[in-house]
Amino acid sequence: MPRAFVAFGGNVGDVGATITRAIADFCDGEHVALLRRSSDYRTPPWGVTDQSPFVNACIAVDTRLSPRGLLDRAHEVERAFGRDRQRETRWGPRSLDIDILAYDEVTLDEPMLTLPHPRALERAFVLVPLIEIAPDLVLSGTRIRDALAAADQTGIEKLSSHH
Ligand code: A4P
Ligand code: MG
Repeated sequence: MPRAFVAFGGNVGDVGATITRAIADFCDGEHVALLRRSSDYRTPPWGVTDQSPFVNACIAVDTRLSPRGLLDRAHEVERAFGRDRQRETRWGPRSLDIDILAYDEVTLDEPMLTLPHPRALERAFVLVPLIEIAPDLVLSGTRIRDALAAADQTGIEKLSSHH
């Protein structure tokens, strides 16, 4: 079965609880099976820095869905947890954001779905939880541990362990 890595984040409401419930919804055990879940991390806001800190986490899954099917499922779960894309600004506050980081060795370059996620390697808030569950992962030809060594990890704090 194809293997995918998926990132969860948010900074509105009780994000830790939202992420836990969203992961349970996303991974129904039939179309999407949870393999590993990182700890939650509190992370300084990236992009638009004048907003509350985020909570971020990553999971590894096996899935029977296509890449596009997995993205549709991510959007459904975002909606179920109160995300309203019409009322948001880019990189601004949101209750739940789900990004598909990678899907097997698939590369796609469409506005709707770019794989691997084009900004994952620059973002410590993605790399820190991802390293915890996939230390040897290579994205777009770069080992994520090398990417993390070059990224700014200032202020990232582990919140809880889910092992
Ligand atoms: N899209 C294309 N490729 C993908 C993919 N691989 N995974 C499309 C998910 N979506 C993908 O997404 C915009 C469009 O990207 C979607 O319609 C989808 O079809 P979005 O999530 O609405 O866009 P955005 O969130 O405003 O921008 P972007 O660049 O995706 O950034 P983020 O990372 O999602 O920004 N700081 C911290 N510390 N932690 C965070 O989690 N998140 C953001 C949100 C900003 N700052 C943050 C964090
Ligand atoms: Mg996003």
